[in-house]
Amino acid sequence: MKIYEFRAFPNPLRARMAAAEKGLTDRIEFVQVNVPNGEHKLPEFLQLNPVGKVPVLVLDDDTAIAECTAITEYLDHSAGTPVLTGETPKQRAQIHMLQRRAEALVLDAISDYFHHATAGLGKLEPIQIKEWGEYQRQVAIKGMHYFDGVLRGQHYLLGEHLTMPDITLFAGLKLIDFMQIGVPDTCKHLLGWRERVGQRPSAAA
Ligand SMILES: N[C@@H](CCC(=O)N[C@@H](CS)C(=O)NCC(=O)O)C(=O)O
Repeated sequence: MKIYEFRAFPNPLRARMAAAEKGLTDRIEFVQVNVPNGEHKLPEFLQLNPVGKVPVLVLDDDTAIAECTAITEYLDHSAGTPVLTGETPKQRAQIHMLQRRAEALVLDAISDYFHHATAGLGKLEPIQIKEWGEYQRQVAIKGMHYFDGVLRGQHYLLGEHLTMPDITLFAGLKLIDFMQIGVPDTCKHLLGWRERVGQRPSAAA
């Protein structure tokens, strides 16, 4: 298997963490795509992912799988029991609910802030709507308070074990830090959770 990625960016981190949690890192060849230089918009890469984003998982039969949720599903079911994406109907539903919220309320929101309200990827940005970016920054801040509430009284978003949305939220907070926004001091549960996730070997991925 190969994963096309740009190592410093938050969505590739999600795929790396999922692979590490499943003990699959050594079975994957990581191929760097220089996103700031626009390599993800070149025809060769667009053949793998017409959306022009990293990461992309490429299987040994050349099947290309983009979108971190799909990549995580694949990796989770490739080795041992699926721990990141759940086993029972209820677990799977709850994981996907929080996964979508971790994207919409934090990671995608702060990405929109980056792309629209800051220089973002510079000349590579097709359109920039500053007000939309600023609005999404507020969404991300509200999202952090929402997840702080979810984490009250439990170690991870769905109880005592790390699942896919924990990885997504962790990647979102990385970008929030990079944008120098930071987690509000009042979000004590979220701060404690970030420390806990950060200590897992997969977070060093
Ligand atoms: N929904 C996608 C998001 C992927 C994404 O936005 N990746 C960023 C890097 S963190 C990217 O490739 N950005 C390039 C661009 O927007 O031009 C996923 O889950 O993989």
